[in-house]
Amino acid sequence: TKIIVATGNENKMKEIRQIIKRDDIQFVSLKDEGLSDVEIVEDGDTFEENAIIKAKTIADITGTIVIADDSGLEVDYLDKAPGVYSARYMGEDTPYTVKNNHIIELLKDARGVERSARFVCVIACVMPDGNVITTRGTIEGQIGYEEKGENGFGYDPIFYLPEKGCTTAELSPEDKNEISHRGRALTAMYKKLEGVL
Ligand code: ITT
Repeated sequence: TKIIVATGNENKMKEIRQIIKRDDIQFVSLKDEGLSDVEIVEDGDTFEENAIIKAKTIADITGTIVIADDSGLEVDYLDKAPGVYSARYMGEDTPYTVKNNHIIELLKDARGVERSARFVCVIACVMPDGNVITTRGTIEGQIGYEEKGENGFGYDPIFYLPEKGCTTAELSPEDKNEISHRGRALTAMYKKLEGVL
C-alpha cells in the first residue's frame, strides 16, 4: 500500500519511515509525487485542524490514502507557545539555533518544573472514501539551559528529558522514535489502520 505523507519536512519523513518499517507499506512524500507546489493553507488553531487541512488538501487531488503530521513544542512558561506556530516561530527561515537560544533566554528566570514543556504530534489520515481519522502523541520534558546534541531536528537540542539525563537530540533515532510524540501518534494510527489497509 502506498501512503502519501502530506509534508514538505524531510526530517519528519525520515522519522515516519523509521517508525513504521513494513515491506507492505511505502510512505511517499509530496516531493516524490511531484506535489511540492500544491498550496496548503495551514490556518487552523489546533494541531488536529492543521493535520486534517494538510491531509485533505492532498487527498482531494489524489483520491488516495494520505496522512499528515502536525506537530510542535508547547512551553508551559510561555503559555504553550510556540505550539501550532512552532515552524513559523520567529519566521520560517530563522535558524533553529536562534529560535532555541531565544526560548532559553525567555526562560532565564524559570527553574525546575517551571521549565516543563512537551512535544505534541497529531497524525491525520484521510481515506479514499473521505473518512478522516486522527491520533495524538505527546512526550513530556523540560527546556534545557543550553543546546545539546546533534541528532533529530528543530527544537530537539533544547528538549531535555530529566529521566534520561539528555535531550532528544542526544538520543539515537531508534531511542527517540520509541518514546517520541511522533512515534506514539504514528504507532496509534498504524494500529487503527491495520485492519482496514
Ligand atoms: P509540514 O507542515 O510540511 O509537515 P512543518 O515543519 O511546517 O512541515 P509543522 O507545521 O507541523 O510542520 O511544524 C512542526 C514544527 O515543530 C517543526 O518544524 C519543528 O520545528 C517542531 N517539531 C515537531 N516535531 C519535532 C521533533 O520531533 N523534534 C524537534 N522539533 C519538532
